[in-house]
Parts: sequence; C-alpha cells; structure tokens
Amino acid sequence: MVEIRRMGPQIGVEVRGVDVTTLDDAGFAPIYQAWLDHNILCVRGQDLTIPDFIRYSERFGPVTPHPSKSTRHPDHPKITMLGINKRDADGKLIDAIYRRGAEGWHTDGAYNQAPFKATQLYALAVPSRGGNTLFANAYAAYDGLPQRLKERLDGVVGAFSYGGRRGKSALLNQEDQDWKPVLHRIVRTHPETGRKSLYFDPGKIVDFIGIERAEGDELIAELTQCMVQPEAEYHHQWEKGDIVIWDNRCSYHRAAGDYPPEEDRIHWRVSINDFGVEALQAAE
Ligand SMILES: O=C(O)CCC(=O)C(=O)O
Ligand SMILES: [Fe+2]
Repeated sequence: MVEIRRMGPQIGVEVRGVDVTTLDDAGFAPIYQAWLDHNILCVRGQDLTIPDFIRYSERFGPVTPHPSKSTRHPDHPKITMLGINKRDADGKLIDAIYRRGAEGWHTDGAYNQAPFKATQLYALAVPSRGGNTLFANAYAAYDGLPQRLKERLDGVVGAFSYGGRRGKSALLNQEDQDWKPVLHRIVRTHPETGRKSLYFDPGKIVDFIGIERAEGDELIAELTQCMVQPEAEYHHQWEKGDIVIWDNRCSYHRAAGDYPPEEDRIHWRVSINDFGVEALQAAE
C-alpha cells in the first residue's frame, strides 16, 4: 500500500510502501505531483544499486556530473559521493567534505545558466546522532517579503558564481576556479507550478545588476534574513535507505554539519536538470 504523508507544515512529503526500481508511469505520477506540491520528497526504505539510483533520478530530468570533479564517483561520474574521503593523509578531518553544504542556506546550481532543477540524495550510512538536512520553502520566503521589498525586487537580476563573493572554492579543481558569473532574476516563477519564489543564495551571489556594492551588501543581509520564514522549515532526520529529492527552484537547504566526525554519514548524490540541450551544456 502506497502511503503519502506530509512532513513539515509548509514543506516536505514522505512516501512509504513503494519500490522505486519497479515503479511504472502510473505509480510515478502521484509521487512527482506530491514533490511539486510540497517541494521536498522522501521515499523511505529503498535498497538501490548505483544504476537503479541513476535510472530513478532520470525520471525527474537529465542527470549531469557535478562541477566538483574530486568528489565524483570514480566509475560513475554522474554520482557525487558525500561523506567519503573526509580525512587527509595525516588523518585530519577535511572540513570541505565533512561540512559540505553546512556553510549556510543555499540552492544548488545557482552558478549555472540553467540551475539544477533538483538534487537527490540516497542515504547509505547514517550517524547515530546529528547529520540532518534542513529545508526551507522559497515560496513562503517570497510571500513573507515586506511589500516594499517585493516592489524593489521586481525585475532585479543577480549575478551568481560558484564561490560567490569569496571567489575560490575548496571543492573545485584549480582549472575550474575561474567561474564566470551567470544572471538570474531574484523573483522567479516556477515553470511547473506557476508560483513565485525568492531565488536567492547568499554564498553564491556576487552582485545585483545596476545596484552599487554597498547597497547590494544591505540587500544581501536583508534577503538572508527573509529566506527562512517561521513554520516554513522542515528538518530531515535521515534513515538508511531514504531517497530525498529537493526542488532547487522553490526551496533552500543546508546540512546541519554536526554529526560525530568519527562516524559515517554517506550519501550518493545526483544533480538533475531541466530537459533541454541548453541545461545539459550549461552543467558541463
Ligand atoms: O549533506 C547534506 O545534508 C546536504 C548537502 C548539500 O547541500 C548538497 O548535497 O547539495
Ligand atoms: Fe546543497
């Protein structure tokens, strides 16, 4: 029996009682719709091989390799490994791996001309405590903006890059550090739901086009405050065998980054694009 149950009050839905490896189109349709309606979807209790996980992920859109080459699976470049090789040769914890995604609220792929539609993780090992992924609803962030900001942001375009204002990123190879910023509207309309969201990422924004740096700094601080609205959060506590997909067009997320470092927290991760050649080219 398939069970679909809401998780957070404004975000998140859980599905139990399916095996994603045998799901037909009629079985997949309500799952996809539940994901569109609730931004974040968890399917519990799956036992997958890498090809199973890629095949299921590709029902949502084309999967492309992540720009961080050093964390790709050596035999399956479409798979990024999270939580693997987190110590250097001297046994010292590598923060860029251990705390990946924990620097702050963000949306994945804002540095691409065609940002990732979705990101999906499959949990292989879960720590005894901590290690949650936190999610927030970006429709609620837009709805909660003061009217003054809604008017100010109307038509405003931001320039985003991998390292944002910091420039460099520890997860990129040397040859990939020189990232050319791309432009996105700060208020975006979701192509499938038609709803407006606040499209923002404080770690990847470089500038707002036509706005001075100092004024841009103030706007960044103000928008950062608006990203997570009361009641619009959901914290996912992982179970082994969970698949979680989030919609980068209408949600933000961050890793809690707080699990005991001597324990394993391991996921396979894929980046999922919108259909179309442009998206594929932009992600390469
Ligand atoms: O590990 C997590 O909980 C999320 C990491 C993250 O931000 C990502 O995979 O995009
Ligand atoms: Fe992320």
